[in-house]
Order: sequence, then C-alpha cells, then structure tokens
Amino acid sequence: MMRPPSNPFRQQLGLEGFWEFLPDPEDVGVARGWPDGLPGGVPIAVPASWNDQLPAHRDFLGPAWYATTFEVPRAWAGQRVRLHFGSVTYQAGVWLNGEFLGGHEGGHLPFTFDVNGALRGVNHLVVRVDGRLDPSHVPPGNLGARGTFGGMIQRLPDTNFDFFPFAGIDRGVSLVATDAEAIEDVVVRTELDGTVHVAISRPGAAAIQLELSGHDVALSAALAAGEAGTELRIPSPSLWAPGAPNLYRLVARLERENQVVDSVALNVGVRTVAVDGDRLLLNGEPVVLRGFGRHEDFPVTGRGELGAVMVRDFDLLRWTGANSFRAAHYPYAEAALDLADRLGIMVVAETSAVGLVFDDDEVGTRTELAKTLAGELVLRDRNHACVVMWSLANEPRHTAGVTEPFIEDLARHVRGLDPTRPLTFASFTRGGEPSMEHVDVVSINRYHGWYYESGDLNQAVASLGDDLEQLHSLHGKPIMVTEFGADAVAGHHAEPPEVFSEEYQAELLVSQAKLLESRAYVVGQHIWTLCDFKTPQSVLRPYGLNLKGVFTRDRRPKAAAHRVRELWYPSPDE
Ligand code: BDP
Repeated sequence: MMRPPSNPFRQQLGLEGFWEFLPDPEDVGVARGWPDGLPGGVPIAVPASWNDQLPAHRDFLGPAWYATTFEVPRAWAGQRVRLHFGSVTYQAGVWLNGEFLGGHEGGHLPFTFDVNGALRGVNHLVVRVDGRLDPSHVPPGNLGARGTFGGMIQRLPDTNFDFFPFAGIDRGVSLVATDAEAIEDVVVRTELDGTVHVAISRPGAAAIQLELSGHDVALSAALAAGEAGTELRIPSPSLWAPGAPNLYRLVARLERENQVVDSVALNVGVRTVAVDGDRLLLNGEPVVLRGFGRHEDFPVTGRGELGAVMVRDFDLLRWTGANSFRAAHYPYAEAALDLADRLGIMVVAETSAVGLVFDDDEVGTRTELAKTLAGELVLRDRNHACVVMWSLANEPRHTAGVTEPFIEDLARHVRGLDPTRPLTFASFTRGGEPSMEHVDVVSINRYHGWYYESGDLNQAVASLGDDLEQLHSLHGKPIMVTEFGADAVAGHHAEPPEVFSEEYQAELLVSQAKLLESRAYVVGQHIWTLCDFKTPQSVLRPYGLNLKGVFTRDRRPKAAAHRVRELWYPSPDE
C-alpha cells in the first residue's frame, strides 16, 4: 500500500502515543493468551525503540509485547480499512481483537494488513516484537567465534554489525480508510526530454485521470480501464539536481461511474542517473557525491522516527556542504527521503544486508531473505528522485565461491525491479573481490590511518592512493569510498595529532578527502559518519559509542566538521 496520506478520499488515523509494554523474556506470551490482551504492562512511546526509553531493558531484545486500543470513525463504514506499520524491528506478530493478522521479518520496512474482518467497536491491537539476534537473520547476530572478530573481541549484544540493535515499534502506525477500489501503487520513471512514464496498479478495471503540475506547467492524461501505463511530456523540464531540487506534483485520481473515488499524489523529480566509463552521470553530467554515512540514531528514542532530528541532520549536511549521504545500513524512514527530495540531497539507499557471513549451510535461506528485503526497499523507494543508487549490502564477508553468487543473485533481483539506477555494495576486502563484477560502482570502506597505519597520517594517504589505483586497474569501474574516518572524543586535543583527538580526525579526513578529490575515477566520498552513534558495548567502543561522527551524538560539531566545511562549502562545483 502507498504510504498513508490524508485527502478527501483517504483518511488516516495515527496510532502514535503511549501503548502498554510488557517484556516476555521467557517467551510465554502466546501460550498464556496475551494476543487477546496483556495481563499488565507499563506505558511506552510509539514510535521509538524501547532500549533507551526503559533503561532496565537496555540490552533486552525481546520478545516483548505492545498493546493499544482504538475506535475508528463512524464515517469509515463501508470503506476498506488497512493497518499500516512504518517498521517494527526485527520481527513483528500482529493480533487485532485476538485474531492473528500476520507478521513481518526484517526491520526498517513497512507492512500492511487488511483489517475489515477483524474490526469491532472498541479494538484491541497487540503486537509481539522480537528483536533477538540470530545467525540466520539479515542482519545476523550471535555468531560468536564465527563473527567479525572471531570471538576475540566480544560485543554486548553480540551483533555482527557495528550499531546498537535497537528493537521496538520504531516508525509510525496508522489505520487508513479508502474506497474498496483504491489505487495500489504508482510507479514513475523520467527522461531528460521531460517524458514522465507513469504506471498504475489498481484492482479491477477503473479509469485513471492524471495531472502533473509545477514550474508553470499543467499537464493531464488519462488511463482507460485496463490500461496499465501512459506518459506525459513536460516541455523544457526543470530538472532535479542537488542545489536545484525541482519537483513536479503528480496527482492520480481513480474514477468509477464518472465519480472520483480515490486519489494519491507524489512529488516527481525529472532526472536520470547513469554510469559511463569511469564517471557517474546525473542528468548526463558528471557528478561527484560528497557527504557522509549516517545512522538513524538519537538519545532516548533510539532508532525511533523523529521529524525534528531529520530536519536537524539535513541542516548539518547542508552546513558542511555535503550533497549526499549513504543510508547505512538499512532502509531509512520514508519521511527522510521526502526531505531529501525537497532539499536536493542525493541518497545511496542500502538494504539491511550488513555483516553477512557465508560459512554455514543457511546461505540459501539468507539469500532469499536478503532478496525479499531488498525488493521491499526498491518497491518502497523507487519513485524518489533523491535515490541515485542502490547499495545491495555492506561488507558481506568474502568467501570464495559463495559471496559472488550471492551478490550476483541479489543484483539480478534488484535490477529486475528497477533497471534505472546503478548498483553497488560496500566492500572492505583489500585488493578487490570478484563480486564487484556484478555492480556498476565499486564501493569500498577503508580505514587507512585508523584500523591500519594507525597514527601515521602520511602513510595512510599514500596507502589509500595505492589501494585506489590497484582497485581501479583491477575492476576498471568508477569507485566510491563509502567509508573513511577516525574516532574522536569531543574535547580531546593533541598537537601533534594523535588517535582519538579532534585534530587527528580532522587531519585524517581532510588529507584523505583531498586525495579522493584528485582522482577522476572516484565518483563519491562519504565520511564515516555524520554523527556519533550508539553501538553494542565492546573494548573498541568507548562510552558505548562509535565516535567517528564529525558531530557528537547530540549534534555538536567537532573540529573535523569545521574543516570539512572549509573543503566542501560552498560546494566545490559551484
Ligand atoms: C565499517 C562498517 C561500519 C562501522 C565502521 C567502524 O561498515 O558499520 O561502524 O566499520 O568500524 O567496517 O567504525
């Protein structure tokens, strides 16, 4: 279902607020009948992760139960009513008035249920959330000695990824009422000459009226009953680009017996993205991505969807002069992509396939799950002009003969759903890997001067340069450095610079950013990260934080933020 809108034909009832919360560490809830109603609980805010709201449950990952009560407006009688979750991490089971509606695996993605059959006057909604880590999950956890550090460095919780596994109902929940014959999906593809291809799925044979407006243009078109798609042509289109985020408004109206019964609207940016030789082209012109890897992470709310934090983070991006970010390491809230469309920030959208290992017999299952989750991401976000590339995975461990078919399969699947955007995945394998054959842009995460050549900034730049040359001659593709950086404790200073000082982080970033800028085949550089973020506890993570942010977790600049701004703002392209 398209994201809950509100207009005269679709009404939305948000269920955000305080729900009841009951941890179930013994996993007895189903057997004890909790789907019919919880025997107790404490108030918890939705949307937000539970771990920082209730510190006693900080490291508890579930299962835990949520419950709330609602009544639907009388005006909804006869309408089709659906229940929509923006995301529940990691696994959800949902009951309405004791009836099991279904579940969803993998966080960070929306899911929806038809609920007419289950609705009553007063409705009891119960959600079981399971955030426990498991080797078979995407992303995996509890790998012990099979994990990234081979059991040498332990993490609590034992993730095989470097961010806290926040659990809970972390995005909005709402009921949506529509006509029974509502529009299911709208897919838009644009060309530089102003052609806007529109495909619409809807049940039954209903006619569709389309209107496209903006920038002194007002166009219309119609889809007859049974017709799947059509195109509109904008004369001299105002293209979408960073610094010029021109958007048109597309409205689709579904008609029955000459009456409008449903309507949806979306922003359309006319733009193309392509790889040509060593270059990445936006609207046919070479473009270089400058920006950061990020996380959805904030004190108290964890990974909860917070509009104010989104606005602040986009403001920080703008202040540094960044033109882009990587949505590491999972699909971000759709509201963030709406903002990126409006503000002209390019996004590398990544699937949740982070930290995968391929040394057991579950590869097949995990591949299918990774494909399902990647598919859900692409179908959700393919209309956003801001999304310029799909990142299939982050640092899948290279295992000869296994990782490559995995990437090949995933790439084929994603290309099948969206042939219009270049593909990449972020690799930490030194010296390249065969999986890169299956993507358009070679992305690398590199910690010269941090995890290796620690403390030696000159050697770090020289090695990064050699590293790039080697990869470029091996793969002959454009390269994006999706991560480089150093931890810095805000307020810790050293002259000469030394590791963990603000000066060291600033020097490392500036020297490496300049090197990357000097290589024509480097089409992107993303500093790891915009802000410090919470991680599992380990000896590698002082304060339980990854401190590679150029801003602290509460969004205050370190020295590096100012130095990066000197490099990038105003954009070197301007
Ligand atoms: C990279 C990972 C990223 C980590 C980063 C680090 O992709 O998730 O946070 O290392 O160690 O390898 O800071």
